Amino acid sequence: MKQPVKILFVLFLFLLTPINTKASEISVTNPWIREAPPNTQMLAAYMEIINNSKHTIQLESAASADFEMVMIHRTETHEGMSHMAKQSGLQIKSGENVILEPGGYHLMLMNPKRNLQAGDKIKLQLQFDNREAIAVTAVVRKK
Ligand SMILES: [Cu+2]
Repeated sequence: MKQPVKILFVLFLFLLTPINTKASEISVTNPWIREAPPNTQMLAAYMEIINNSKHTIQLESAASADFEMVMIHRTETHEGMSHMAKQSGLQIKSGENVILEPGGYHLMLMNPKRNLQAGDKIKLQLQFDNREAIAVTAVVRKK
């Protein structure tokens, strides 16, 4: 099948799927946020996401009521200089996992609506392309 046809076909299958009543096919372990000095405008959230489904899934976006915006980022190093690149999504193959960790993938939490301290618990919503939305509670800690 040509790629556009294939994409349409996959979309069609999603539309046919009633509502995902199965137990979650995605699990998230150890979500945490690195504590930052007061008034820091960008914090990072880390976790491990496991895809227990038979399909490749993609984390499409994330949100939190405690931040104005959440983006998917990856820290990349080129010729000794590291910078953060915005990701349009984060793919996880069937049976595999992806680890968001310092120096790699992370959720960039922009413009906190309040100061966060170690021990605070922050709710994050993760939206996947199989229409599953997962709520996780990330703990703020130093490392
Ligand atoms: Cu970032």
